[in-house]
Amino acid sequence: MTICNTESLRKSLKVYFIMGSPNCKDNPSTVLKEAIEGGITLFQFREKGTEALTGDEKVSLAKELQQICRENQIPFIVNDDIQLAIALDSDGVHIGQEDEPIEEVRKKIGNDKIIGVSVHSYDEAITALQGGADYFGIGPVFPTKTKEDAKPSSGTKLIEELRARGLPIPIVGIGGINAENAGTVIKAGADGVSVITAISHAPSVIQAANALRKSVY
Ligand code: TZP
Ligand code: MG
Repeated sequence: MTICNTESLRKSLKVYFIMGSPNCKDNPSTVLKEAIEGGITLFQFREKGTEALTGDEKVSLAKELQQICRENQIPFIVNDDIQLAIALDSDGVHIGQEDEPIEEVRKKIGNDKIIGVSVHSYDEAITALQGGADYFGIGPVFPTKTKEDAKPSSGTKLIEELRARGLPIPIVGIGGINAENAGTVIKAGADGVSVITAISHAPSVIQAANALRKSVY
């Protein structure tokens, strides 16, 4: 699946589910299938943390999850691991400020792939935009325990600022977002919400994804 324009990307970013095996209480494939049934619109494979799979096990899980996404026409994006994204011909990558410069990533992955970049200031957003970013990830909007090295939460300020200053590419909020607070993030100007825990740890993954979907449409 290739998303070829900003408007279709904007739609695909609405209910953006991120996970890897350390985030799942159940089998990751089951969690992903249920999240898709509940209405997620995009998936990011983020295999991180002390319990994360590595090497062949990581690749094999990525392939399994990508196949599920393909069967359901859900874009599949890889966090950080550009080599893996290329090897799997994934729909794109999501990188942070500590990762390779976006220009390098763009050269490696090609023009037809999605690159998402985490930004924490207007200046970082401009740099990412000039480097060819397709969307911004902004957060943590709310406190989160999921990312060990997360910066303090800073609400929706930066989302509002980037919108007010007319930056043209889509924005997703991330960090502590759930069905109750997602509306605030959209009202601030985000096109979508990225979540890990609100879906992956929910007693019913289907219902959680569905509630999140309803809160952003
Ligand atoms: N980047 C900023 S916060 C965060 C990431 C990857 C973690 C989001 O996880 P959760 O569980 O939805 O708060
Ligand atoms: Mg990163």
